[in-house]
Amino acid sequence: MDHLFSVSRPRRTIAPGAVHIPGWLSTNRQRELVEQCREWARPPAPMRRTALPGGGRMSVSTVCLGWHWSPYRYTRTAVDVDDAPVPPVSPTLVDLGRRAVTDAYDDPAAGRAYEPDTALINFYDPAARMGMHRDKDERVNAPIVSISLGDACLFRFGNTESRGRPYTDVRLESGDLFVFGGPSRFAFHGVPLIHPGTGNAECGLTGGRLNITLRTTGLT
Ligand code: MD3
Ligand code: FE
Repeated sequence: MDHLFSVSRPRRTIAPGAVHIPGWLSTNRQRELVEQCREWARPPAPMRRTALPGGGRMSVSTVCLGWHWSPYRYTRTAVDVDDAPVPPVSPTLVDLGRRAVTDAYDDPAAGRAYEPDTALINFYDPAARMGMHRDKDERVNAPIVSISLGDACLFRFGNTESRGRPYTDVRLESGDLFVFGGPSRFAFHGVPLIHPGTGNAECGLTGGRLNITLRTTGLT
């Protein structure tokens, strides 16, 4: 039925450099990634709700590979958790990122040149949200690769000028790929809503949504 599915959810270029490919990952590959995310979430440097400078915490839980992100910088150890070194981005994830860029831009050379040095794994329980923001702590404008697993969400892709309109709302489902490069790399974006209970049960998540983003910080 995949061929019918893709009629209702075709691949789409949302803005220059922003490409959404529904159903990019097989259920088996999704399940393997969910299992790996469980491993990465464990101590040392465990997944946590990131503390914000104002005293609150994010509603989303995050674990990092390669470089560790905390507001608003990248470090080699989990400075706001237990100060443990963060594991490297696995070669499997780098390879996944290269295939993602190749497919999104139909450009094998761009895929080969892609060298993500960081992965952020975000977990959303059904009440978690991510407000509109820009990812601007990276020093280079290489594309960002995003993989969605589990519950579907409403993803809001905005503009580079402000948090407000115009924006495009996209439903991201388990197994979807989104690549943000070129002029879209520094656009505002957020996740205003999770759709509870809409996940692919076979991918091994009983509830909630996982998102893997691959980035290039440009740090050494
Ligand atoms: C578009 N995560 O971790 S995914 C984030 O679904 C983040 O967990 C969301 O925003 C999530 O910072 C959105 C992908 C994403 C990441 C970076 C982007 C989309 C982007 C940078 C520019 C434009
Ligand atoms: Fe972001």
